[in-house]
Amino acid sequence: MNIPKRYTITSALPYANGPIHIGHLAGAYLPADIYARYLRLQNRDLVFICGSDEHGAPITLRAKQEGVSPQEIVDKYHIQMKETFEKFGISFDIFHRTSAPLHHETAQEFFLDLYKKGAFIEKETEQFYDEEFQQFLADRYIKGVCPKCQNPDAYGDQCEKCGSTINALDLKEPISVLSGKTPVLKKTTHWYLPLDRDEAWLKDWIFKGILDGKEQHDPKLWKKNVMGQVGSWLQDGLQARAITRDLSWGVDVPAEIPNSENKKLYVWLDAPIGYISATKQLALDGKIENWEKYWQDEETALIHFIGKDNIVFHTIIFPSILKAKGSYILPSNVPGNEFMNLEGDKISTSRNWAIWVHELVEEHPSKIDAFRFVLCANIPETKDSEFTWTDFQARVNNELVAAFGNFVNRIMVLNHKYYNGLVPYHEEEFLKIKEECFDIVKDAKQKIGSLIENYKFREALDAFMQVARDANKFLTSKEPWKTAKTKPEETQAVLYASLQIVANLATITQVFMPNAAKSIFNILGIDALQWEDISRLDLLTPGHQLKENHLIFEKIEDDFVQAQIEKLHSTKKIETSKYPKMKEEIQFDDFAKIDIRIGTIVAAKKVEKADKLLELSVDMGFETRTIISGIALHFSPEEVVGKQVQVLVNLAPRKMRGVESQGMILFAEDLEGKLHFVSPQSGLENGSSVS
Ligand code: B3M
Ligand code: ZN
Repeated sequence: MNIPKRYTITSALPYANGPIHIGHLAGAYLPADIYARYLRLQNRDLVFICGSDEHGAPITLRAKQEGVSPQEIVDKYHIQMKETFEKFGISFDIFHRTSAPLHHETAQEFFLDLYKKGAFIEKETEQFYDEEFQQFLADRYIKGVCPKCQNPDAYGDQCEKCGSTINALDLKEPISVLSGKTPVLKKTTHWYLPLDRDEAWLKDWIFKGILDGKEQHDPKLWKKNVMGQVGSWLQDGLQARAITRDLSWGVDVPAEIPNSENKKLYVWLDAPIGYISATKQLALDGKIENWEKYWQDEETALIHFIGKDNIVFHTIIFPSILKAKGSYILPSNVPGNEFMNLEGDKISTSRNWAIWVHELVEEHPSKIDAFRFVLCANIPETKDSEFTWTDFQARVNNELVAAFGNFVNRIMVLNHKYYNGLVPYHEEEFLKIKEECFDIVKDAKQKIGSLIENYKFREALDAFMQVARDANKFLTSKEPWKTAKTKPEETQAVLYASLQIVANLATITQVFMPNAAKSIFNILGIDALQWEDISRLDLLTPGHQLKENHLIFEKIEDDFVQAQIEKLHSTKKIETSKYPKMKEEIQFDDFAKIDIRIGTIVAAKKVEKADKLLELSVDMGFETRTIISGIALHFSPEEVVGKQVQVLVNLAPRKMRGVESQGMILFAEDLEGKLHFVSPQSGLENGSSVS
């Protein structure tokens, strides 16, 4: 396949209803940034596009929860995300937004054109409608019991507990999130994208790389996890998908289309078009000559960086739309990543189990590159990955600081010490070690480059670190600090060579850790170098004056790690839905009526013909009671004898299976439904009262 003439690189447009966390970064933004930086270092023509996705029910829901307008929500998060990405060094050429008029126009123009081309079908269906609020309910506005796992808090499109996709009409006991009432079914008309019509060409395109009879991409270069997902979608067969909604917030279905009142484009239809409107804005801003060549020229490679939950939209739905529109290119690759977990648990916004990037860039600005390093080492490229603070510390201290930072620092210190920071040189001695030194960097350019081009960012980072590790070995074997006086020429050559490696490391690391790269170029006193300069050993000329040295990376202390772990746990929100509902409020007088005493079970036997019941004799101190307890499935009679328990003693006696039960023993039931004794910690006199 030919090298593309230019690139359109996109990262998934994050919903503007909450902040960005490290999982987002590792999945869709950092890899794209590394890729874009790598291409820029070769002066390749590219645009790197992103923006906020400002439509969709999650945004209106959030607005409702906070009692503000959707516009206020998206304004807040758009700004926050834009600033956060900038501070983290994600080098978008533009961070646009889908609430921009330019985007609305672009999306509507797409819709109208497709409508006129007959690309849609119109269907009437029944959908949930909230009579009190007089509106149709988007999937996210309906809650109910998951038909698969019985989770009582499933949404109309998805159950977050078992992960299954749900058809809202299949939810049991549906209720409207708006009114809390049971919605009714009402007829409504929508436009659908008949994806079944696209199956044949989609298969050829995705699996064979053939589009309109021409070779468009090499399927071997598509990631396995992406192919796997698309494969199963295509195998299950595609169905028509509704691409409009009855909503008040979003892009209007164009007014020219009959029955379009109150209808909005489905957010997943307009959002990817956001990539195009952002590119248009770049052209309007004068940053590129025209937008068309980035979207309509076959020599452009379109690459979508996304997380795994967005794969179907970028490999099937958006391509179908682009194809139907005509004259647009389709993605050459969709490097989708899996998810990143955090400290052994899924990252979750609702449980506040996350590391928020806007906090991270404010609280630890000097550690941004350390985060870029560790996140890159953990990109969930083939399977879910895991971020832990102890791993962060270990990687930074044992790899970044020990191998890379340390090497740069040692070389700078020695050069300042022996040569006042002037680059030394000794030709004859240098020629003796040149091969050995060249071996360290000679493959770097090609190897790291091709790993990045194949979306293997973790391996690329490791190949970079290998250069640093080899450089350390070289230095340790040469020990210039020992030879400075005895063999000055050799020392000059070794430090000259080592400085060249430092310059190589700085050049490569521009893609991974741009701040560190900048710092190293600064202390070397040279301008930033290009990708083609990698693997050269003449990047610094003899006699060149180095600048003042300073440490590039800081070690991560135990205290820091401890504090971060504590913060995570202390800010975690408890999911209330898994706890039993609270009973209604009572007054003190109600409580005062209850008489609970300590007693000891002295005898126990099964109640005949009743699986669940045990008949217990309980010594209450002042008397012995017979109590029937429904615990036989949890405990055997032998297990309970001798246990001290709490007994509700003034409960009216009740006859069960012919035996009078004179009270009730208290048990705690855990969240898995298992019973536990609630016994005093140390023995108490029977008859003691509990209040
Ligand atoms: N906003 C979904 C997400 O954040 C969506 C991506 C749109 S990309 C065009 O996962
Ligand atoms: Zn479920």
